[in-house]
Amino acid sequence: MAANPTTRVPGGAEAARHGLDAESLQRDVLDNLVSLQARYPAIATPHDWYMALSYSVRDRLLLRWVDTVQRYAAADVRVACYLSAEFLIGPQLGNNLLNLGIEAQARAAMLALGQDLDTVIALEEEPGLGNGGLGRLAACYLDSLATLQMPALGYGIRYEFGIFRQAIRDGWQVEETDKWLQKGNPWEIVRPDVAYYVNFGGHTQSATDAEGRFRVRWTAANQVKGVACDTPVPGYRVETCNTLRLWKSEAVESFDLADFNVGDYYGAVQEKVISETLSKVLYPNDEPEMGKRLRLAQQYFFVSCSLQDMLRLLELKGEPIERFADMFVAQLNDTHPSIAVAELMRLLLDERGLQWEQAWDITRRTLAYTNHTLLPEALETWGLPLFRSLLPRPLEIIYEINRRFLDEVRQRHPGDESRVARMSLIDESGDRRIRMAHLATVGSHAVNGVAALHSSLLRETVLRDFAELWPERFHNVTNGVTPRRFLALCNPGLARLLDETVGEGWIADLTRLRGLEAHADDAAFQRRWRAIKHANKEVLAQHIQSATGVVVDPRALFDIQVKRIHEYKRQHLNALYMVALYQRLRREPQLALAPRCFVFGGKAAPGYAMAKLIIRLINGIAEVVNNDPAMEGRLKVIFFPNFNVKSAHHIYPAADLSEQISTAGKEASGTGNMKFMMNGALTIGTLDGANVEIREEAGAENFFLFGLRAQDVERLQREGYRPADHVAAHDELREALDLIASGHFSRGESEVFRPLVENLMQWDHFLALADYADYAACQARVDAAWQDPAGWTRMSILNTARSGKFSSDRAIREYGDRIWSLAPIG
Ligand code: GLG
Repeated sequence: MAANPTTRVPGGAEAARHGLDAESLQRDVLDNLVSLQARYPAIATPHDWYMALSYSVRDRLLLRWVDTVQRYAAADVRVACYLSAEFLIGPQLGNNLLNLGIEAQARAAMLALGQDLDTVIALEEEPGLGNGGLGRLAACYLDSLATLQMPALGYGIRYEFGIFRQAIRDGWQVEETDKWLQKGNPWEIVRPDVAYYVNFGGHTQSATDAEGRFRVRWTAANQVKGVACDTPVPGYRVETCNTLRLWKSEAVESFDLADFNVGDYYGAVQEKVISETLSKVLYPNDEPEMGKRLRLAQQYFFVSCSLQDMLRLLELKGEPIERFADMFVAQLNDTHPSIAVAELMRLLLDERGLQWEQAWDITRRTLAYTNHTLLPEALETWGLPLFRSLLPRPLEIIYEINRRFLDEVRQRHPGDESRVARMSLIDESGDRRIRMAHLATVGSHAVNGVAALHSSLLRETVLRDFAELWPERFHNVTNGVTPRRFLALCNPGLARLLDETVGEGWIADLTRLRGLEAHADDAAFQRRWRAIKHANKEVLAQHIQSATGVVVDPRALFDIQVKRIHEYKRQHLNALYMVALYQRLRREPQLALAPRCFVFGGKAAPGYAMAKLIIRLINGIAEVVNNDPAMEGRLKVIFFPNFNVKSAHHIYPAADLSEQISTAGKEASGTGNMKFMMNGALTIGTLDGANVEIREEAGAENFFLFGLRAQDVERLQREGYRPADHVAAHDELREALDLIASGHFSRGESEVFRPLVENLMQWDHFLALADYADYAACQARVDAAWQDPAGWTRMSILNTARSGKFSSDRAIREYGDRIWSLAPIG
């Protein structure tokens, strides 16, 4: 019997509260072991237990989930749709237990079944559906949206292979495929009935319809079907459970039967092969790879499916198309989904028959765009021939948007054709290309940067003309990270002390950590603080040993730089300092320097040779330093392989010093910097991205600042930068470069690092050498501060205490207030 669509699941919210005790969990785990894994306890593998527990937890989420969906469907509320090509959600089990508040119950249930909860949790394969900060930000925002009980949906791509697994061989990065789905994914619900068709290629024809209206028909060369794969996103200790909806591509027909019947078997499967490759693999670059057809197809695929889904949801709500923008707002996470501007127009014009003006009004009111980078090489553009061959109809719409937009510019600035050329959606300067950031800006009601400095640079540089035209559309929303995963979950020792000191409320209101300030000088409190940090360092030391074989001493200063490997992030600046330190210690064994353990982690894009060489350099230094008896107890260098969300859980809580040393003006925000701060690490950093605000919050006296400012960098580069001058002026730096060039860190092969050394000496695009002297001087201040444990601990406590601003809850509230006009529904 078909259910009445208005009937709600009975007592959803209350029912959800049931079954949260250890006994019923234990019973369900056993049931699921048999009914879903077809195993009994005596022969169950640890992975079977992981699956059985995860299914039991998922069951407990489902009632909340269904209830939440019904509430949104019934209420006259706007829903925020977060469109992102990446969601780096990380392992789910531990986080879901935390958010449901049943970690202790699960532990007891598993113990009764003879299993250790932590071991089971550690088995989870992480969904690496993102490259770095941008994808992880999207995941933190989903957590906050659910916790703040805001109606929201995440939309993205269900990659079969996520970011590659990084192995290190002979010091080099080697990429291995990430088979995260191999053993199944208990969190996912596939919905074959929620599916849409997406057009590619072919041609368009215009005609007049029955009512005499001009309509365009797009006859596609092929179609791909997108199927919804949903993951529940529970808020922290609330009834709300939102949805992350990822699209998986499928062939429209499994076989072209006509071809098959005439004997063309391979021709028949070809279409299937092409459409299935669409969601096969994540592009492992944190900046766009030029001209990759499949990448553009991925973007259009997920954007089209998502917008079609929103239109269907509008219909389900019984609302007319005119109300689309009142019911939905779509945030574009960088330009990857910016084709939404053209696609929403297409759906409204061609499929719904709206007039241009009305469609444009709806599109603009619906969309908002977040920019994440100013680096020119990272700004996405697409060549016209490729775009036309794949997306002929969206291209026509982009032309028309551009024509109307440039008319507006000409009216405002008559005769200013250079402005028109600068602002055009099409870059005509070389081979013609579509500027996706311009498309996103023109088609959105709001544009924001991700930290105060970045947002002002965005207004002054990349989008200057647009900010002049529409100043009211430009905003800043400084990034944030979720304190659930990045403090409560990953640092349970510290979390207990925080609960005891400021009350449990800090997890949902991070500003309460201010209450720690009163204890910053309390000797007994400081001892507990240090003991927790020490225990976290012991845990990391064990992981380091099992991953690299190197034994490190938890009493050393843990100096950590984890993030993607990139020249602008300047891991090589850190490496130069390590080499200098090594030489100093070799020369003067009596030097009273604090023992240090440098830890690096991060992946290099597979095609980025210089970044891969930097990894090789760090490993080369590690090999020499860690095998030199004279360095014992003084210096250790670790490259932690395959840095990901899972290993991050052990790394942030164990850090004493956080390296945030990008060239000023280049890192839009950074979010690792915030995770370190929450966990009580002190920052050594430049005035770049969110570092500026971290320093403001922590207090200048609790932050190790060095380096050129953004305006100095700009001036130096404009006036002509000569890296060799800096080398000539600094003996230690010259000797470090010479030692690297000599082959000392490459088993005597002096050729290996030549490209790196030459690049630095000749170009040094990111001013590592210009900042070296100040960096080294700042590291000396770090050393001195470390020698005073009480002073250091005080600074550490104050950093955690003042990290409240960097909660993603604050960021999401700002998006809700300023950009989405969206409030929580309880
Ligand atoms: C970008 C930027 C980071 C930023 C992140 C999230 O490079 O600075 O913190 O987005 O806004 N590609 C990225 O990771």
